[in-house]
Amino acid sequence: MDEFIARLPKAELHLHIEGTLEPELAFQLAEKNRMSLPFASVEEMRAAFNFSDLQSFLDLYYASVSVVCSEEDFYELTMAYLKKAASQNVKHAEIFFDPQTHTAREIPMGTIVHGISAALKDGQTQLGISSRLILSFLRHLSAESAMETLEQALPFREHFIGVGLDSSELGHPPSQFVKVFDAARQQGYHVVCHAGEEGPPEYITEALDLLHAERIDHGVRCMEDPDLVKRLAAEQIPLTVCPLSNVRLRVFKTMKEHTLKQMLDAGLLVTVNSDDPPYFGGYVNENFAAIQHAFDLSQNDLIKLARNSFEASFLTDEEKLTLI
Ligand code: ES4
Ligand code: ZN
Repeated sequence: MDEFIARLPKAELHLHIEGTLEPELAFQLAEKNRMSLPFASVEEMRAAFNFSDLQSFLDLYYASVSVVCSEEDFYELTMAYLKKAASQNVKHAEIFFDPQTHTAREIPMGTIVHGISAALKDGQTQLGISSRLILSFLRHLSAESAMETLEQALPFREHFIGVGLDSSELGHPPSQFVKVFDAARQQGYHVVCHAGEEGPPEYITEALDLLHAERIDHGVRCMEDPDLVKRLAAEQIPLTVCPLSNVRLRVFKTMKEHTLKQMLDAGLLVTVNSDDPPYFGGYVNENFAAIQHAFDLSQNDLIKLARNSFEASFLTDEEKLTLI
């Protein structure tokens, strides 16, 4: 089955580029930029990837990515992910970046966008992997900061296709960000939103009704609200589920307790993604393998999940045809 998973063409729709920083690259960049990491070694850093909840992960994620500084650093970070993804038969990736994590430490928007974008371009020409960028606002910061970030990004408008909302979910509902999402939609951007990971099902409803989200990132807590499940199934709203992330961040105690199989059986448009692969113990194939083992999924189930990933992408039908 692992061979079958490896050979399946897949799209990855829930991946934070900042969360792809492998400890080895973190130490290389720290040395190059004469900065320090809060760990003595790569091994010590990896050993710290043991989280109690979303916030305990985010604290480490923000601290680690502080060593990524120049346009070249962003290029290197992105290219490392693309090589790994291409090696796993990921044909297309829709990648989040969190500009506020970097603009807060005086890195210009252009440095971030140009570094990532140059790698995406080379990923297409050198590795044959298609990709798009999604600008994600940090929900623990204010709605004003999000609006300012959108304005800073507009000179680079052609480099990204959509906006999202990530970081600490509880206490930061989608309703706080209506204005900036309205502005982004007016600019023609796609809209996605992290909701229903640690937050309640109501946050998913807010993301749909108030932000007009076209996809929900995670969304696993929808299963607590049968009417919401019916709606998500009827409207075929894609849910970008990240199984290893959910277990590592203790949304579910074990993979066997994950609701992914029930979600599929309820007719939801589920996709499988890696979120922040080094932190959670695997890229997309490891996520597929984990759920295959936990639920004894058939080849047809796996094909359905891979098909869903292309269907849920923001590519046009014509673009999809060129990929597989
Ligand atoms: C994130 Cl809410 C969330 N989950 C996973 N990775 C993240 N990076 C920023 N926010
Ligand atoms: Zn995420």
